[in-house]
Amino acid sequence: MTTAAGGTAQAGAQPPVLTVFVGLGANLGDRGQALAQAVHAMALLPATRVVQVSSLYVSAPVDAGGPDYLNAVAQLETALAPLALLHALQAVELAAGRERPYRNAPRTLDLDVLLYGDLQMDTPELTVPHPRLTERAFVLRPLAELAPQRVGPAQLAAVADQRIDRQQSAAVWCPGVLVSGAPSL
Ligand code: PH2
Ligand code: MG
Ligand code: MG
Repeated sequence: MTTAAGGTAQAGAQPPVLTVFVGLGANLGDRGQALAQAVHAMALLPATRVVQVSSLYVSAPVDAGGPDYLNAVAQLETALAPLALLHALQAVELAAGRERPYRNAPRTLDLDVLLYGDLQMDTPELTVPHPRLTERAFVLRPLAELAPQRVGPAQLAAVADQRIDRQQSAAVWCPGVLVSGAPSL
């Protein structure tokens, strides 16, 4: 079979299913509802499954102003290609009323691709791993819950000065989604 890109593909070949971690954040409006709705919206994306979500964290804005954020991380399995996933996440942000008046402006919903399998890509539209992943406690703390093998103690120590508090277990803020191994609050 010849593909549109000129390559060959086996008849019936499926795109690979990869493990992806998505960072969720909000500091405007009903932040908890926005994050919970985002998890359900991601579960409805084509060829995508939400495997687990982290606890919910309250965090001080980093390199930004405005109210405190709610943050979490979700682990997906998806056959969507990186840019297809990015565009789908942007549509979920838009549906939640996301506006972009200036860089790091307060937002109703932010969904960032943190890790896409072991892929490394750097394009104007998408860079993975997320370029500021290791600088941010609001990413590393929830990611360490879900994938402790991908976050080292030295990385967590390096962001220990950033204010962040675990607020709710996944079972409480996102009932019905398979929860991580963190103890319930
Ligand atoms: N997102 C930013 C900038 N700063 N700070 C916190 N605490 N949480 C965020 O999600 C966040 C931020 C840009 O996306
Ligand atoms: Mg972000
Ligand atoms: Mg973003």
